[in-house]
Amino acid sequence: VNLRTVYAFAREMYPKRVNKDIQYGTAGFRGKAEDLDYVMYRMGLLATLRSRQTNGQVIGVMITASHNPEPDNGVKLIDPKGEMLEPRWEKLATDLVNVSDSELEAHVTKLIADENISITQSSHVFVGMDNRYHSPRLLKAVADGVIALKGCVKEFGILTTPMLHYLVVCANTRCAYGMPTEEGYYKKLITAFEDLRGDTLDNGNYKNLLLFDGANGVGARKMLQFLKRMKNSLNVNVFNSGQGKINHECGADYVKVQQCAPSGMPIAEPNTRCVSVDGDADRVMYFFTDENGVFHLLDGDRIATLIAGYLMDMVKECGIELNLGLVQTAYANGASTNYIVNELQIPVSCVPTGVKHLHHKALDYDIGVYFEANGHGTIVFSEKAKQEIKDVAENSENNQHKASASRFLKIIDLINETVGDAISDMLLVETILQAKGWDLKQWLATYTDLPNLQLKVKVQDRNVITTTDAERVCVTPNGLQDEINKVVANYKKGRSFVRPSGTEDVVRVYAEAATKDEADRLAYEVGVLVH
Ligand code: 16G
Ligand code: ZN
Repeated sequence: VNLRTVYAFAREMYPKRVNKDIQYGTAGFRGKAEDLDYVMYRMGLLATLRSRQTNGQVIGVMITASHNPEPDNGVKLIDPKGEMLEPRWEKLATDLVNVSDSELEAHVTKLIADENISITQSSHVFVGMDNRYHSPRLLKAVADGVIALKGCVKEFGILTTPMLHYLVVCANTRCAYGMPTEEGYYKKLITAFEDLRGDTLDNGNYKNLLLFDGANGVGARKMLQFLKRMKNSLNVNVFNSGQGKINHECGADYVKVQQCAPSGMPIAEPNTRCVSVDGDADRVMYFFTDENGVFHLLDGDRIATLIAGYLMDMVKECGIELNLGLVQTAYANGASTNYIVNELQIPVSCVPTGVKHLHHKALDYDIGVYFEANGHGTIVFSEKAKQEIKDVAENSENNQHKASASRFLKIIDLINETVGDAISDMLLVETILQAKGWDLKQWLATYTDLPNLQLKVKVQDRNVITTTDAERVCVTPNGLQDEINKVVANYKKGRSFVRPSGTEDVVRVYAEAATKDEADRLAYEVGVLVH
């Protein structure tokens, strides 16, 4: 590799025009698309080096700004096991992006030496992008970065984020997880879904009709691809399929934050099942409007409880014992936590915000279910769990156990274990609702959410706030937590916490209480303390 050419090229084609330092945050780098060309080129360089360091395993680079507005874009790297980039490398990414053009050469040379990277090792990078109009230009910048260091780049074009995670894992496990192609992905999920679904599509209150809000993002396109390949096993009407602006008044984040239906969808019959995904289809929300015109949301906490309860029953029906646990963050509604612990009697752990924390903790269980309230989540199965279920399916003399275990194996196939996947999660929820014969009202009736409110507070330096105990307790500034405690003590079922955002320059305040009015007041009172 001629490093000189790499940097001459970088300076000419992808000069660093931005002086402000940026950070590889919980969701990678994000910003205005026009400021990101040099970031993408440098992430192409970094992904190549990371691949070399991991003995040539495939590294993923996803170009997306998820639920952000259309002018934004972003990039995140996927490690060989399909996980988020290792924290040490997040730091290397931040450093690499912030050096000036003239420092770039010396910086990369030092990185190669410090990390003991063999420059002759082969290297493989998979790149995917969402459907923003500036994504192709940014994808080319990533590819140029890979090629500059003589790595192999495979461009998949438009993908959902979870599809790219799937592809990376398939490639690195020699197809044990599935075929590393877009068709392989559809085939794995559709085969499992249609086997589970059987021929009787309606069951009890479960009706085979779903209105799908694609957020004008990749989720809509890919849902249409699913439908082309499915045998009418799910009747889905796709809206916000790409004519409008991505995430504009639609999508999972809009529905969750605004607590209302997205625009671009017709007024349906009351109680019709509706679903929203976000711009890169790694978050999902269910909702409906009842006969009185009241909007009801079934968010990530709800999906987690539905899935965890169902899987626990499945374990019992197989006649085996596996430890199943649920992972949440502090944003999980207190009522959901109560329901899981007291009614479902499933252990719950709470971790800091960000997929990597949830995913990591979920691996502690035989079956780990994790979801953020915002709709991002999945289920991970240990090898032991998979093996035991397989044993029952193949060898049990109890026919009922055997049949349940076969069904369980299909459920595992339907789940994208590599990361939260809106479409896979949705197909799983559809499977469970169909099996139970439930409509959304019945699902909603399992517990009642505590009213809550989230606020953003602008402060001079959000990093003066540090937290512990999964972000539920403030360590600094000194005395702030005591003040919060005093305020919270005045509210029935009151709970509140504050934390610096990892994606925006704000402090977030969360509050819940017995009534909406009290939750709002509590949030404002705590907000004032932060100010
Ligand atoms: C990122 C995280 C998401 C988290 C959100 C919180 C990943 C892939 N995404 O989008 O899990 O909920 O940040 O944002 O980890 P905040 O720090 O601004 O509240
Ligand atoms: Zn997303």
